[in-house]
Amino acid sequence: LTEERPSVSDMNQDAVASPSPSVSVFGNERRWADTTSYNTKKKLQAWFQLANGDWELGKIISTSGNESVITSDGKVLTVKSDSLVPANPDILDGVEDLMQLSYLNEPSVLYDLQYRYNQDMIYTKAGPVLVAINPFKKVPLYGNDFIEAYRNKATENPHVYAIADTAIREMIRDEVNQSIIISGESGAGKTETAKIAMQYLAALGGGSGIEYEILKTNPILEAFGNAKTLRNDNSSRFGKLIEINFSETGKISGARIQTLVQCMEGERSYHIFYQLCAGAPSKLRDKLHLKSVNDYKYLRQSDCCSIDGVDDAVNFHIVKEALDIVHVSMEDQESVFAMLSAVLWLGNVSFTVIDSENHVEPVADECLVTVAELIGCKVEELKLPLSTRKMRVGNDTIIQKLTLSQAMDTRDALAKSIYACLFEWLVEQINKSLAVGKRRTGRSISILDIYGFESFERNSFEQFCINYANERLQQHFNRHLFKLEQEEYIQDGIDWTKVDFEDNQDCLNLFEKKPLGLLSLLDEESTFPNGTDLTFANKLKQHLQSNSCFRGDRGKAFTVSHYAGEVTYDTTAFLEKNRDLLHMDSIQLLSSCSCHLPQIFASNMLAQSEKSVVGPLHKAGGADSQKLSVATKFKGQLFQLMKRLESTTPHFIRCIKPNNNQSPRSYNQGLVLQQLRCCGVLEVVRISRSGFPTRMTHQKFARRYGFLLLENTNSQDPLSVSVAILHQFGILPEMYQVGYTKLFFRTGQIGMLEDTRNRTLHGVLRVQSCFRGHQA
Ligand code: AD9
Ligand code: MG
Repeated sequence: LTEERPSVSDMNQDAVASPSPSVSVFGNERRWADTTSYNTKKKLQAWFQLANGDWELGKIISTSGNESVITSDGKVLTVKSDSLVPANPDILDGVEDLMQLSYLNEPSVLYDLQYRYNQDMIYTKAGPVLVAINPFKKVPLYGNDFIEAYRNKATENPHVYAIADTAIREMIRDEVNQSIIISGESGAGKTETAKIAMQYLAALGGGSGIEYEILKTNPILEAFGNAKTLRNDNSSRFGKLIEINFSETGKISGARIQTLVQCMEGERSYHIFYQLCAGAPSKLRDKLHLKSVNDYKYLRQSDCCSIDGVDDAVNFHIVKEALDIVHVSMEDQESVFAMLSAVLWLGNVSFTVIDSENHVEPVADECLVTVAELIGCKVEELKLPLSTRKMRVGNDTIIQKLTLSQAMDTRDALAKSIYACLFEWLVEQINKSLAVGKRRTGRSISILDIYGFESFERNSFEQFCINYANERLQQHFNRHLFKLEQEEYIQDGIDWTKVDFEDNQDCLNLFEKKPLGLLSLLDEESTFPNGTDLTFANKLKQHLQSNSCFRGDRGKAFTVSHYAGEVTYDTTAFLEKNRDLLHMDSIQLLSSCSCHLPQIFASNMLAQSEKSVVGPLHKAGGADSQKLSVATKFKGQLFQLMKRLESTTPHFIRCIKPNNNQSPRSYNQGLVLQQLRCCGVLEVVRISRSGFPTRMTHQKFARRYGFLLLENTNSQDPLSVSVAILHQFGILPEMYQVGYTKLFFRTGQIGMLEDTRNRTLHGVLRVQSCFRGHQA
């Protein structure tokens, strides 16, 4: 890999002395260092590492043998010379694109981000990727003035607005759908960033009023889909893709939301429950038999009924208003609240043991009666699935009584399913309301807000699912930035020193291969009545050892080599979490209810189970035919998301959490570094610097800019026209390459041409309207 460095003319020449990377960009060694031995004889600044792993800046005083004496912060220290990492000259402090750094190493990247963060410049470019550091406080970077500045290109500071602006422009210019892919750890700022992007799109594409409705989906989705966790007071418990549709004139014409289940539990339950209890007006309270938060077992469990600075009652009204705005009718809203109340009451249903085998029956008290009333069934009908289960044995159906723990699981599974179906249904209502008219132009910008890669001390089913999703997204990222790039260069005959990049296809195969992949084996084991976490773990070891990304560990654990590093998963509770515990009996109950929502929920669940994978229980059919497992459902939704992203030009935003305390002004180097590694930011900068990220076919280029030519070229051939344009505008030879079909540009080149084009066009329009004025 050769490095092309930008000329920083007024820079200290010592510092420009080119360091070349010692390791392949995607080699096993993922940290990269500048190795051309750093000339320690000169008094330069260098980074040295403290015992805690943090980097500190020092000045080299002298060097002898492998030891250097440096001063830092008034202290004099002796360090190993080869542990020093070169620092950039001061003139490069706080550059807005990491690509501009002369020395591109970890401490320099960390320092640049920190330097900017300390001055509330939370956005920094890393080549084509925007890095956003969560300020955990209000920063003066948003609102109409800023939107105008980005719209008019009055500023070039990196910003979410700039990304959204590019997306709109490219959508119009290239006639290709766009996507903004936001990822990062919990609490890193993904959801806020998504809202900021939507704000910009709404401002530029607004006019019809539908943009207002689209923005109002946020409070609804957050109320129903977010919960407080230890890491984020407003943590999204689902992933989402919101596709915003544009008309030919660049106006927003509609939107569509797609969600991704995220099977995570919070410390508090979903916000909407607390909002309903705190904010429902008395008439609704009476009708739904609502009590206060402390009266409900599901809400009491967490010991955390309120969130600092959050008023649940006020938020209830905000959500209600938003529901009005997205046209959810009053009746439907009431049905939604009734389902919420039913879920809460269901949690309070208790059981009495009726025989010596610990079989139970639900207590027919206020709780049971209220649930029955809210979902629209008789108390006796509700009692049945909560205490018995129909089983198919051969051609006969037998009725099995449930034990206490089985009954409680059944109750909780019913409550969870009602809630999950309610969320799905609500999203669908919103989608209907925001649906574009029949005339679809096919132009859209999608914003993806999805959980980032996770690696903890102990990793379970949740991390397994989310890391799998991130592996898929990473492939998308790789493909876009590296693979497509490289292939396209080669295809177009461009001189491109091959980049040896790592494909994560092996890891994806490990997850997806049928029948011997992690997901298939998990589903198979989940359907075996005698399957346990241990039998599952053993099966993995038996079948997957040949995949280089897999390693079976002691006991119930296994390790996967993800793109972002190794993660060891503990299979404890994998099977249980993967099984959909809702039984047919419960679905049948819902379908026989007189209220319309339970009926809809039941038919949706039945439709899903018909599509379900074939497993041993499915063959048995009948009363307990198999439903989709959690992992399979997750995979299905993920594939739908990927399918939508596949045909778009992606723009990536990586959100970074600077500390674990949600506090402003605290920057933990180690924490930031680990996130930068996980999301591939470090590698991306290097690749981009050496590449030609902007490209356009000869035809398109000639068509778009040909009219700017001052002299007529004799030829109409697009290539000749293109070359003439390049010459006229004095674009330097090292800034572009001419391929067989396309022109390839380094970053920033097309911008200048676009500006000229826009100025010229506006000039022409002004002249024309003047002319018309005269005629009138
Ligand atoms: V999770 O994976 O859903 O748990 P997110 O979505 O990454 O997480 P979120 O956007 O909810 O994080 O941000 C967490 C908190 O950080 C917000 O509630 C804000 O208090 C804070 N935040 C994030 N971004 C900004 C910002 N640009 N300006 C100010 C911010 N505060
Ligand atoms: Mg979120």
